[in-house]
Amino acid sequence: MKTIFSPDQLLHAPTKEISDGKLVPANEIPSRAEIVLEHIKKAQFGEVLAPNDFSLDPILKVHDADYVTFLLDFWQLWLAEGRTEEEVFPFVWPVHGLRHDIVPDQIDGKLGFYSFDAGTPMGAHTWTAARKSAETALTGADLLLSGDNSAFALCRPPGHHAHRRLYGGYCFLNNAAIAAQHLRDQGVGKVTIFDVDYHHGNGTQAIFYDRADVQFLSIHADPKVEFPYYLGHANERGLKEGAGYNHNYPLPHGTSWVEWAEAMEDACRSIEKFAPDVIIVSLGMDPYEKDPISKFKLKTDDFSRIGARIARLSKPTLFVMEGGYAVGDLGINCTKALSGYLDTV
Ligand code: OKS
Ligand code: ZN
Repeated sequence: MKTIFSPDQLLHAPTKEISDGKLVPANEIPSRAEIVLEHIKKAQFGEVLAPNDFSLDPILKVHDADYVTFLLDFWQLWLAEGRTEEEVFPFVWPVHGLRHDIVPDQIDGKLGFYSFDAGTPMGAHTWTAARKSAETALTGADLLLSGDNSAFALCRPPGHHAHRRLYGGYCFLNNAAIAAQHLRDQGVGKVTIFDVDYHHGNGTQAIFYDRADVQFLSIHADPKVEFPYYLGHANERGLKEGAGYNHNYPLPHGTSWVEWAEAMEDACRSIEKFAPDVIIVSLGMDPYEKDPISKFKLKTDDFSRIGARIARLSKPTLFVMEGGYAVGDLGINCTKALSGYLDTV
């Protein structure tokens, strides 16, 4: 299994974030990717490749042009406003009864318009890193197209919270969704995105909610008590053409392997029934018992079990990294998931 990674993905390097009403040290930091890369190299799963260059087209198939322009231009607009802060947060949003149909000219208005939380810092190099992260996933998709049976896209920043036109939850471009759409555009018939991150993949769900060609399944903490709070309930099953192709498994805080695995069995039955041509795994290591921002109880060996179960689905599989913040154990948990897959496939 080849791994794709670019050091440009380290350029997005926030030091603080707003969470639970406080300014706290940032969780989604460059060392996450560095530790995973180190363990991947040690495990010798295969070559580590730099991502290929892509035009903006595959990103624009998933994200609206005005949103991409905002991400691209944001640092210039910030400086033009005379701001000197290196980490930027929104603070006002067009919620409920407010208007969504006019994009503000001013940068603080734009920041709120294109985001859904205050916990996702942006800086001078956020766009560069996010674009490389998306290209890492796209290169992984291309490896499957050229015949590899699996690949690991070491994406950072992560992607699954990003909607077509919204950033949040440390995510700017939806790497897994961009890879899935690319596969479809290159002639792959049906794609499943299976999201095992602790948090609901609200962006991915929203992007494919009315489509029958991309199935989405997510096992995550119940949004009644966990971020992202406003999506991820069990009764969200898809709309129109997409009705029946969206599956959420919200689980309570404290969930450990037995209950998690039960949800996974149900998810795997739905995947088998859908019979995808390719599976994309949104691989978050944050269901881990020692994750600092999560409240599930998965152990290191449980990640091997996840990988092994996915291998038994017997489909070409692209692993796309999402969350996971217990940095000391992140590399081992990630390689366990991938070796669990490789030892079973
Ligand atoms: C924590 C609020 C921020 C949670 C962001 C979740 C990022 C993530 N009190 N998504 O998968 O890991
Ligand atoms: Zn997460």
